[in-house]
Amino acid sequence: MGPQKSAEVSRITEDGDMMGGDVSDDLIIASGERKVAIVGGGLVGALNACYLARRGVEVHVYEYRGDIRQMEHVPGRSINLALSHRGRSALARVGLEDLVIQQHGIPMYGRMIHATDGRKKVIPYGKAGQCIYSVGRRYLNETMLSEAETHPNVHLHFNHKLLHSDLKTGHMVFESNGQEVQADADLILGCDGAYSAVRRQMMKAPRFNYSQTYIPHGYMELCIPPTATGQFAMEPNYLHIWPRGEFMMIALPNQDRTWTVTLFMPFAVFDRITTPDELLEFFRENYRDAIPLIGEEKLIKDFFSNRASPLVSVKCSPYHSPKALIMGDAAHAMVPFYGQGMNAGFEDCLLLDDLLTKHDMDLERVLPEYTEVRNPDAEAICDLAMYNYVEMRHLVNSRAFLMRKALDSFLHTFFPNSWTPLYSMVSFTRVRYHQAIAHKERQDKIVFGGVMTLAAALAAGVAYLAQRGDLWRSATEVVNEQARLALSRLGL
Ligand code: FAD
Ligand code: EGU
Repeated sequence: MGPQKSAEVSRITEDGDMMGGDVSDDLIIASGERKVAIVGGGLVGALNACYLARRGVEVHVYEYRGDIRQMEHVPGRSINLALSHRGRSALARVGLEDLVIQQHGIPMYGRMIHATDGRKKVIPYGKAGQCIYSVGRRYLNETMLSEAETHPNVHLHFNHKLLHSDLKTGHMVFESNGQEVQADADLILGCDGAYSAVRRQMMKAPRFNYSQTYIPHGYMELCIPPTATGQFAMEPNYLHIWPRGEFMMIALPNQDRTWTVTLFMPFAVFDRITTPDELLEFFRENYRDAIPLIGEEKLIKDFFSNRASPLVSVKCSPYHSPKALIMGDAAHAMVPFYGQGMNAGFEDCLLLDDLLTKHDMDLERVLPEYTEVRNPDAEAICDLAMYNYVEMRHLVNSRAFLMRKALDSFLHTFFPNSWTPLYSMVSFTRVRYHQAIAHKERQDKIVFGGVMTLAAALAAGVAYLAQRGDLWRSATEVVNEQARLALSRLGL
């Protein structure tokens, strides 16, 4: 490949669709002459910049927004996130884990379940000390951008919105402050989120698979301020959950002793709440204990000055083009009901790094293998998150939620070596997501066997005690119904 042109400013001369340009046959990034463009300086793009920086290649990050480190207020999505093992492992490889966790992470050792009557129950995540961390999105993003920027080979370009790209040649066109900016790269990493412009370009290639689903639920973030004495208004070291079937609320602690509360419910329900009275009525019925914590006035003000945001799940494949790769939400946006979107995106960076090492940066080998290895796992965690969304809705109240978790904990306590709950494999190990599903299916069959044995014994007992009469008929009906349900859950 010839010498690289640096980014230049020019006028648009073409119609935008840039597929089908010259295809370079030299895809090997040998040290000294290669350029990687990262589109999107969000969580995954910023971490990727830290990873690529260490390989000594020329890294250019193009981010649509301004530099968040210079902004007073950053608009957009969720204020804090649950960071677990996969995300931590990825931060560790670039030396950021301790900084993030010790300075800015708040450990959460379990869930604190809020019942409708205000009673609370804790279900620990694991053995003593095992925890996940609540981290601020903004802090995390800023830390990674600053770390990337300490490398002289990293260049950050804010206020650059990708308009067009040619994923065969590595040519890109950005809009920056009303100007067209052109750039070229040997590799384009599309880390531009759930509505990715790089993915939109990939979709024009033949045989690209794509599916997206918007769920009926939206989410809205509210805030619980500190108490009058400046303390956390709830026990800080837990993920607080208000499970209510169709509705759900989750709260994660912030550094400044506030809580970010995320209310999940169908858009139709959001739409039905149109007056302060309707809102308070709704909260009194479902989240009574949260009203004094948020404050009536603040609740009304925040709810009506906010609007609910949609939740989308995206699956696609392949993740690569000759000179591009999509990662993070761009490749696998998921509903947030497993707290894994960022963690999975960070793990993507680990995998790319492993493959770049394994194949000595030969992109012709790295890119296809990345798709091959990552796709089954990304689709698995998208499925798990969606399945959990469905399950949460069926756990109509906090008691059902507690029972479900209690069964898992019970089995884990008594068979610590053979029984690992699914959430535990997902959040506390790096077992591949698709293998975690396979493991769970094996466990379900075991429980199912146990339940059926019990049911059979029960049926026999009932039959013996009431050989004739209605009791026999109703008992068999119950057992049959349970068996049918269990079978349908297993998809048999
Ligand atoms: P993003 O963070 O969306 O970053 C994409 C970046 O690309 C942005 O900065 C954007 O400005 C930029 N961009 C977009 N288009 C262009 C363009 N054309 N040109 C240039 N730049 C562009 N995950 C967890 O692990 N734990 C959690 O607890 C958790 N909670 C969540 C709660 C909610 C309510 C939601 C919605 C998500 C949650 N997630 C969580 C998921 C997590 O937010 C995402 O998985 C994560 O942000 C993905 O990072 P990303 O870098 O791929 O995308
Ligand atoms: C949702 C929104 C509890 C942050 C799934 C658990 C989440 C998070 C759970 C959000 C739930 C749900 C798990 C973690 C985590 C639980 C998990 C969900 C963080 C199965 C900021 N989920 N989330 N499962 O087990 O594995 O505690 O917005 F309510 S962290 Cl929906 Cl571990």
